This record gives sequence, structure tokens and C-alpha cells, in this order.
Amino acid sequence: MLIIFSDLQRAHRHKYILRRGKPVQSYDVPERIDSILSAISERQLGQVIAPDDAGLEPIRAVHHEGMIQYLATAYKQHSMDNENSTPVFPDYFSPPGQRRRPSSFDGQKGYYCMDMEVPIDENTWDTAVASAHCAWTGAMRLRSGERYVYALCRPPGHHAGPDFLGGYCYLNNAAIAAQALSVENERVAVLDIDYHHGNGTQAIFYSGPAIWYGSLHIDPDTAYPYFAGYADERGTGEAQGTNWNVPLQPGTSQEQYISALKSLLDHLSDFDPRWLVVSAGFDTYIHDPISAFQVTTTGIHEIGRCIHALGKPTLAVQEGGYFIQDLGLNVVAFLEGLLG
Ligand code: Q9C
Ligand code: ZN
Repeated sequence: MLIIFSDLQRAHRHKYILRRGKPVQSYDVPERIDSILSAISERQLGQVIAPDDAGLEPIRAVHHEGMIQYLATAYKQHSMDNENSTPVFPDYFSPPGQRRRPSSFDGQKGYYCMDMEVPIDENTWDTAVASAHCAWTGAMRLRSGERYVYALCRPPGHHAGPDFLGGYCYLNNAAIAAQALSVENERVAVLDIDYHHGNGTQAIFYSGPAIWYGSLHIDPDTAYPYFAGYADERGTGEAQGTNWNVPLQPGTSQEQYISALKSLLDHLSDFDPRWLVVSAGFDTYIHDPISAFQVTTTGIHEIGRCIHALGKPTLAVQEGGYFIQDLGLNVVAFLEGLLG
């Protein structure tokens, strides 16, 4: 199988994030990449290639120009009046129903951000773009006949919406790939198996009938991203019925997870997409530091097999997964299942 990875992504390292008002270490550390790459080379899973430079066009297809410009320039604007160059965090947020985009930088920080887990530093823009280009290149390779591609993306993407950042995510890699696959309105399905709901991806495709979004995740009533991911969110207008959320309870067993996955895949098959993009997070893992599911490495392999059975050309895009020691093992277990 073909694997896309950019060394530029290694420079992405949060100095700290804020949790309950305190600076703490992020779970999204660069060592995650080493765990994945060494497992891939040990199992000789396939050739690792660097992404093509696609510029900003494919990013503009899913994110607002204002957010792109904000993200590209935020650190520079911030460090002009901060000599100690801390990362950028917002001080103000836009409340419900008050989505006016201010021209001031202090206002934009909150307008484009949903939480304190997406600090912006001197490397954020370049690494987020490199990550997006990995996913985009994967999409292009599918189009040119590759059957299975894995994009090793970091930072992850599925919490980034059309005009917001959040949950370690800056640019929505999977959405950028899905949009690039949907030329001439070809149907694309995005299946999200990360532990968390992909609120960004849902928001991007919520009114677009050509792109189906389905996700299994921890009930947002109990965990991040809290404000979306509920079962009654089904898409809007022409896209009514193309959004499927399956919230699962803390303690969900492997059997419960696989059986919920199989029913979601039935709906995916009914949509009959030409292409499949998987938002592949492995924070469902039983030992993950932020998971409350009971999925083992064997279960993750089984998830890959179930997706293989759909028989679609598939791009897997890396999202979460924070138990570093077994992350590579889990990625490989999934990809070997996906290959059938
Ligand atoms: N104490 C992804 O997996 N915060 N993002 C968790 C746990 C939310 C994770 C805090 C983390 C978002 C792509
Ligand atoms: Zn996650």
C-alpha cells in the first residue's frame, strides 16, 4: 500500500495547551509519528513517499479564506507585540448567534477557535499545510488508480471546521481529500472511526449532498467536542440523510463497537460512494489515555477488515491515537485489515 508522509510535520510540537486554566502537555506529541513509521517499516507495509505541493487551492475548497489568512499570519501578528513569543491562545469567544467576524486580531483569535487545545506557534501553519498536502496527495493517488492509500497526517484534522480550529486540529485533512475526490459531484463517503466526533468534518459537509459523513464516537453529551455529534444531526436541505452519528457510551465493548460499525457501514453502502475516506483515529484503543472504550488491537484489525469488505478505493487519513507505545501496532493492524 502507498503511504504519504512529510518530514516537515515533525516540527509540530505544542509547547503547552491549557486545561482547566493550567498549562499542560498535549497528548499530540511528535513521537506518535515515530511509533507509526517504525511499525510500518517493520511490517514492510509499503513505500513511504513525500506529498506534492498543492498550494492553497484544495484548502480553500473547504475552509474560509479569512480563517486561512488568520492561521497563516496569527503567530506573526501575535509576536509583533509579545517579545517573549508565547503561542497564540484566544481570550474571547463568539457566543451562539453572534458570529460577526471582526477585523481586529484579538477578536479574530476567538472567532476562529473553539477551545484551548490549538495554540499557534512559529511552525503551526507550515506543518498544518504539510499535513493537508499528505491527505490531498493521497486523494490524487486514489484518482490515478491506487486502491488503498494511507496519509500519515499530523496535526490531525477532523475537529477543524469551515471557519474554526479545535481539538489539536487546524486544517481538516480528511475533508480536503474528500472534497478533492468529489470532482463533478462524484459521491464520496467519509467514515470517521476516531474516538471523538469529527465536528469539523460534519460542519463542512452538512449541507453538501455529494459527501456522506458517518461517525462512531464517544457520546458528546459526556466528552469532547460536546456541542455536536448527536444522533439527531442528519444533514440539512438536499443533504438531509447524508450525516450519520452513532454516539457510544463510556465502557463500550469491542463487540458493541463492531456491531455498531456494521450497521453504520450498511448505511454507507446504501449511499454507494465512488470513493471512501476514513478518518482513522486509534484513540478508541483500550489503553488510550483519553479513551473509555474497550477496543483491542484485534478489534482494530477487525475494523479494517469490515471496511475492506465495502470494496471501495480507500484513503485512510491519520487522526488521533495517543497510547504511543502501541500506536504503530494499531495503525498496522488496521491497515492490514483494510488490505484484506
Ligand atoms: N482530558 C483528536 O483526537 N480533549 N483530537 C481531551 C482529555 C480533546 C483530540 C482532553 C482532545 C481532542 C484528533
Ligand atoms: Zn480523537
